[in-house]
Amino acid sequence: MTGFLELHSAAVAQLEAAATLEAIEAVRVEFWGRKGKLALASKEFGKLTPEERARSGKLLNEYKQAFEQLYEFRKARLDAAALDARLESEWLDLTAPAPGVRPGSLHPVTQVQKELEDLFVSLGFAIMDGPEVETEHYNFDALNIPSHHPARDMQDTFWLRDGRLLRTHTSPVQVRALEKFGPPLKMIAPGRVFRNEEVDASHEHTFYQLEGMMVDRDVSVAHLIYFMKTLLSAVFHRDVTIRLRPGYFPFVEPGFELDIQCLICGGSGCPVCKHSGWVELLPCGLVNPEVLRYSGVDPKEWNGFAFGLGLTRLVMMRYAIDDIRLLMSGDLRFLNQF
Ligand code: FA5
Repeated sequence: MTGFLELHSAAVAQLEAAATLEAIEAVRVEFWGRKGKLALASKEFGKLTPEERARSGKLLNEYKQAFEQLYEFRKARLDAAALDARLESEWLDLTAPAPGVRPGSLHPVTQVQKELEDLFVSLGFAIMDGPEVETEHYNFDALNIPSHHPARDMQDTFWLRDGRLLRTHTSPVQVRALEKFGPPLKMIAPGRVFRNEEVDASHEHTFYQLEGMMVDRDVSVAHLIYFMKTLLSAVFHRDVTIRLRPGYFPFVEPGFELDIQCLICGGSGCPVCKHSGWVELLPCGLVNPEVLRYSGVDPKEWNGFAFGLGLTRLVMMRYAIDDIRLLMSGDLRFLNQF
């Protein structure tokens, strides 16, 4: 039967040229669909002799099989290409940060606090916590600052209506820790404190301190100085100029003020050090026996040292931050630098 070969050749050529799954399907329908050109050809077999019909039927079958094989091959190739294209366009890196969102980082105060916690834990100190809303008893009385005492004016206080207050320092945690655990005790208490005072380059109403205390037998000023030096060299990794002078705090006796030479101006004077060249950083002293007594500890048997590090000021010195207000500002241009 004539014409089969031409039709078959046309079907093969179109199948090879078709570039999409839809296109090869259209070729299949055109030639081998129910009403396709080659499918219809068999309808003419009636006019043939039985021998011719058998030969033509066989030939047509071979063309059909050849077409189907090629069709399956092309389909597999196009299926694979379509899958590749889809994988390429829908590829998603689930670990990539969302566009436009920067990963967060720890606040510089938190970073230094964590470093100091690690240091003191390695020296055998426990980390403790106390309430930010505190009673007058723990914030003042138990620290040997009764209500008539002028030392209360040293720390301007936010009082609450119920008679409690926002703690003005972390020292109340000393008393709470001693009451709870008793001596011997080595503890630090980092935390947020509040003072109702005017804000400037080195004073905030809300800032961080890190209290430290060691109570044992025969604790001396030498122990105190050893731990203060260890603390400062861990934070600054270099020698810094300090001075120790007498300081008055009702809860220590003797008391000291440890100042650091201002690292913003190098000691020549600036708003941070109030043009004095020195920054008050680490008041400390030997625990007043009265405080031990208030906490139920016998001062004849036990004594100790305590310090109240100005953590926020320490961070300013460490990173040469020339205005304390930046630390509370929440300004991402500032925070992104850490
Ligand atoms: C106290 O708060 C004592 N409780 C410290 C203490 C503890 C002494 C244990 C002895 C034994 P003072 O008021 O000086 O002390 O504050 C301690 C430190 O907090 C200061 O040296 C300073 O570094 C920091 N500081 C004080 N006021 C502010 C403020 N408004 N803003 C930022 N830092 C401050």
